[in-house]
Order: sequence, then C-alpha cells, then structure tokens
Amino acid sequence: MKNELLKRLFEANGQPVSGQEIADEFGLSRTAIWKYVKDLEKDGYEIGSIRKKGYYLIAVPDRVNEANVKKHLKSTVFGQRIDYKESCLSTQFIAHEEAQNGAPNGTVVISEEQTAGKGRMSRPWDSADGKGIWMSVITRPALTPQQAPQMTLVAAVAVTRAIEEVAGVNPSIKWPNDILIDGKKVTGILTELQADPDRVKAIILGIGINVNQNEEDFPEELKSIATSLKIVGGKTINRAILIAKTLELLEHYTNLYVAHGFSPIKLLWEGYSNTVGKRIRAVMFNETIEGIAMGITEDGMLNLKLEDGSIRGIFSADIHFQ
Ligand code: BTX
Repeated sequence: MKNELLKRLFEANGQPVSGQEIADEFGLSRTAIWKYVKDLEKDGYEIGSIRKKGYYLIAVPDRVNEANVKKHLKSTVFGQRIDYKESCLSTQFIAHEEAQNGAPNGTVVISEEQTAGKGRMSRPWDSADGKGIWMSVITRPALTPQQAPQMTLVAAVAVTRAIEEVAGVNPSIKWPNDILIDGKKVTGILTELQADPDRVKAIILGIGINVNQNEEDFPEELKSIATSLKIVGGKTINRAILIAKTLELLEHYTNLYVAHGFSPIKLLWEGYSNTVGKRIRAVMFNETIEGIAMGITEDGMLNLKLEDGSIRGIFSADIHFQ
C-alpha cells in the first residue's frame, strides 16, 4: 500500500492526491492512509497536505529504493522484483540465498551501504552509505556453466554503456571486470554461479559503482586507485536513473548473448577495452605470466602472446599494465 500511495503521488506530479479517494478505493480508513504518509515521511519523503484536497509530493530522498528505481525502469524482466535494504553485509550473500529459494530471473538486491562488501577472491569492496550503487542481479540465462564467465563481459559492456549515457563520461574496460576512468577504478563486477554440471541455475552479478563519493569519502588505501563519477564529471548523479539504465542494458545484452552468441558482445567489449594491444602481467592463483594482450576469444578468454611467440588463453586473472 505504501508503494501504491507513493506511485500515485509521483504520478500526480506535485498536484494533490485525495486521501479519501484512495481510502475508499482500497477499503481503508483515512487514518490508515495518513499512517502510510507518516511512514513515507520517515523514509525521507517530504509530503505536504492541503485541506479537502489531499497530499502532494514536495521532495524525494536520494534513496535507491524500489519506488525511485521503478519510476525510471524500462526493462521488462530485470528489476521487476527489487529487494531494497538500507544496510546489509553484502547484497551478494542475500542474492545467493534468494536464488537458492527460487527468486525469479532478474530479481535485484540493492543496498544503500554494505558493511562487508566483497570483491573477487574475498577481497573487500568499499561500499559507502548512500554514495554508490551496490547491487546484485539474479539472472537465469539458458547457458552452460562453461559460458558463465562471459556474463562478466556482458555485464561490463552494459554498465560501461549505462555510465556513458547517464553520466556523460568515457569509461574503459580493463579485462575482465574493472571499469576505469582516467586509469582509476570506478566499477567492479563480481560474477558468481549456482549450477548443475550441465546447466546454469543462476548467475549472480554483483555490481559496485562509485557514483557520488568525493575524494575524502574513500579510505586512504583506495585514494590513488579508485574514483567516482562525481569526481570525474564534477556533478552529482541520480543513482536511481543509473540503476534503471544499467538494468535495461543488462537485460538487452544478456538477451543478445543468449540469442546470438558472444560475437556481438565481443565487438562491443573490444570497442571499450583498454587492454588489447598492451603488454601485461597476468597474475593467476597458481602462476604469473607476461605477454601482449591480443584480444578476447569467442569464449571470452583473453589471448596473450608470450615471449616465445605462443598464444595462451586465460579465463581469470588480475592484470597489470607494464
Ligand atoms: P576485485 O577483486 O576486482 O576488486 C577488489 C579490489 O578493488 C580491492 O582489493 C581494492 O583494492 C579495490 N577496491 C575496493 N573497494 C573499491 C571501490 N569502492 N572502488 C574502487 N576500488 C575498490 C571487484 O573485485 C568486484 C566488486 C564487486 C562489488 C559488488 S557491490 C554489490 C555486490 N555485493 C558485494 O559484496 N560485491 C558486489
């Protein structure tokens, strides 16, 4: 009911909405509607009232809750179900549990802050309160587990394009999962899998975007390697709009990948890549190799040309430019 009331207030565009009419429509008392209004005010909405006319919306909190995101959403599946938290350990933990319990394709867990946000290999992910986008998208594409790593690249293309469109900046992708601006990390993507041996049950895409942090919001150890869209572009970005655009493009590119294979994604990815052609050091969990990045394969592997001229494909590594 609270969401319904909010929707009506949004739709009225600042004009009053009659509490009595809503009460009648839903078979509630006017006091019940008034309680929902008070509840919305607790959530940070500013709501005015005019005697005999009703309630009107004055200001919306800078929150990435369901109503604020859905207002901008154009996707048909991704984001239709949103689980919003003010705070949590990690949206990734929640999404895993929800996926195991049968959450539908496109379910999104969004949190204002994470107190134990995580990157790959259990590294920490700094997730300041109200400043970024910390979300996990549960996808259930018809893919084999071997095709799952490509979803990191699908997500990277979607997020990069969304950032470009909404913030008007020029990000590039560092293989496999970093999105950089001016050489600093603005986004990280964590892809985790729930699968049977022959089919994907769910791919949980954890997406962390630094949006409205100022320099001083980053901890000391990240100041030289991390940046935000606000630092780069000089203006505050509406996070709800960026989430909606990201979900729209993520749905579009996931469908493209499932229907037409990796080739169209590969082309888009290479257009954004800052990795191809560079001399790099690739640190994997059991070895480190050096070579020139030649491009990605149809499987999403990064091809490295080694000193001896041989080509080696790698699926997952931390890469350093030399
Ligand atoms: P990664 O392992 O590639 O990057 C983690 C590394 O990035 C850290 O070791 C640190 O050096 C640096 N780092 C930490 N926080 C930030 C930050 N805010 N900005 C830039 N650099 C940082 C990348 O892993 C994958 C991150 C996914 C995060 C999302 S947020 C929603 C979801 N929930 C969750 O717990 N993780 C994902």
